[in-house]
Amino acid sequence: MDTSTFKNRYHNAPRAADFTIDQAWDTYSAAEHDRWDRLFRRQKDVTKGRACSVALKAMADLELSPSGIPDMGRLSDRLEAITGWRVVPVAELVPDEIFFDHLANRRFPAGAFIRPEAEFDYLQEPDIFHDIFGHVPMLADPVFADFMEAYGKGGQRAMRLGQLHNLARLYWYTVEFGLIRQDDGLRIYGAGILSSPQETVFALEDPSPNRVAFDLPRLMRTKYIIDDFQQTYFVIDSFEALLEACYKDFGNVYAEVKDEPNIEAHELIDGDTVIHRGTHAYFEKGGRRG
Ligand code: HBI
Ligand code: FE
Repeated sequence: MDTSTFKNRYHNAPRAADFTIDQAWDTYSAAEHDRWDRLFRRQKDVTKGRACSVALKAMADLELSPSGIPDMGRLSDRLEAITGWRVVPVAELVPDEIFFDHLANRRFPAGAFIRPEAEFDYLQEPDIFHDIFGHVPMLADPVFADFMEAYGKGGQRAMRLGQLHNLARLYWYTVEFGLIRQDDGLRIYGAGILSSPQETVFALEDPSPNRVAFDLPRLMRTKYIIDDFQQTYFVIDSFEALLEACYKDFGNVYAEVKDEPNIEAHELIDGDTVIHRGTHAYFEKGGRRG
């Protein structure tokens, strides 16, 4: 993924070799802290009964709250004590090899800028709210923390094998847009959903998208959308099952899917364990622009 030219408050900040910057926490304005608080309060409310229990528990353990933009160093001290992960400030999307190296070393690169008011409801760049409200709580779960480190190491290998597109799909349909089946029903663990008020409801309750049981080779063949809600969500039974499925050498999974055709984002195929067959009404009406 090439680094973005998205202009934000850190556009001219010096980057270290690993693309990290100084968060300069004391330079955030009252308006920026207030925007965090409004985003946090709304999302905290919408994720009640919809976020997975791991994420809800972690938010309390990490003391995430509507008390202004978190200082990543202090947040990292709490997170590191739980799973050894730290959150490091970056200004934008960093090159894939840098991203994977951070993950492989239990460092999560988090955008340090906060979305502009005009993009309060939806933005494509991962800002501090998406990264800290969406991704960081999951890193407090020991099993998911292991999965994310393994993903980083898998990414480094995938780049050497030229298999990055398959691995990016795994990240997309789990870390960003994954659902999990709990005893009390389907819940969200994907950061892209957890940090989006509209998609939090859509992903669980709208009849439009497919919901299909997680299957690694099938998922690696499935194309995804980056500028609208997903047309298919994959459902895992547990984080242990996800780690187990991904802990084997991806090499043979790449070999298995190499000659198989891609699957469109809205398609269901033979062999799918279909939890919900989507109506696709949302997309037939034109999606976000509909
Ligand atoms: N950089 N800061 C940042 N955050 C991401 O989520 C990210 C990235 N660089 C690459 C990347 N994600 C994706 O290409 C990976 O899924 C491969
Ligand atoms: Fe993300």
